[in-house]
Amino acid sequence: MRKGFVRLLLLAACLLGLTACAPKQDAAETPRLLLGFSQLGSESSYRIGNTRDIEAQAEAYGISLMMKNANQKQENQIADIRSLIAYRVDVIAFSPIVEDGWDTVLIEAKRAGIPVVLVDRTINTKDESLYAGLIGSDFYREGVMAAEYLIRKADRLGREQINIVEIRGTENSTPMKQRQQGFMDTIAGDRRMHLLSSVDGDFLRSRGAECMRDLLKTYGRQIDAVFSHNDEMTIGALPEIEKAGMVPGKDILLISIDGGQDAIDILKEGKINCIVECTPKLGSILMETAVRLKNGEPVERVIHPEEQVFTDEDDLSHLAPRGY
Ligand code: GYE
Repeated sequence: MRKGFVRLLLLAACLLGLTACAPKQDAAETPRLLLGFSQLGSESSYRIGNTRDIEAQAEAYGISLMMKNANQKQENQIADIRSLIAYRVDVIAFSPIVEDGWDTVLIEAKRAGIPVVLVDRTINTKDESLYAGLIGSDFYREGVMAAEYLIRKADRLGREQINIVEIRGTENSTPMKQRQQGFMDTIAGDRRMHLLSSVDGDFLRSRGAECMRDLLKTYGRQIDAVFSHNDEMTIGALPEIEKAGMVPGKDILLISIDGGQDAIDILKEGKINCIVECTPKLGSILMETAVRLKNGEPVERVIHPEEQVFTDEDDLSHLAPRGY
């Protein structure tokens, strides 16, 4: 009886010891994947939400993250990627601020045998082998959806002409080029749509305000609608419209992109008419992709997240907090 009890105790101790030891052994045998991420800056709630999401998902996946921030300068971003190569991270991911000028540094990454993933924006290159894949929104479709809303709104208001001003994102960046293209291609089929002017707002709130002030000075009450390439510039433009004695959302229709909480709240107040969602939550897809690349497995060339449109036609009272 006593012998049996002692044996049982020994067995239990053994099992406990095994389970306590097992994870430690695994952790020692499998080094954590080291992901280097070069973020382009902190210009918007999208960008800050994107950085946070990547940090949170790296943690959730048990991936070590080396995060760099280029503060809106391509030269900083190239230097950041070089330092990730020198550090010999397992995978490099980056959000290219503009499309051109990456070949040299990406050839260096390739020579070092480090796979590269593009996040959010794409690049212009003749050598498609310089990156494994792209995880980011379908910006062309976002532009199309913005224009489709405006066409629907013109129908509902019974307007014969809509004079539009466009405030564009960063010059030579993918979202700027594709949102503009999608929007222009779509309004081209509707004779009521008339573009008064298109200006560069660099995705910044301060520039959105400046652009709107200038546009109002030149065109005043002729402006019927603003197509702004992101929430930040829209939020900058809004008080300028009010200062000019007009009611945003009524006298001037506002169409924005991103769908951060602040902009959604303004949409609910009726001062923004339409926001096309552009989700910054790309972190979990990025982590899955990094793991696959580390294991030498193939990855999808392009992954677009699901996105929706929020408008003054919708009941948004039950919309979950946006998280960015
Ligand atoms: O819409 C804007 C940001 O690249 C999709 O960049 C991104 C854009 C986003 O700063 O707010």
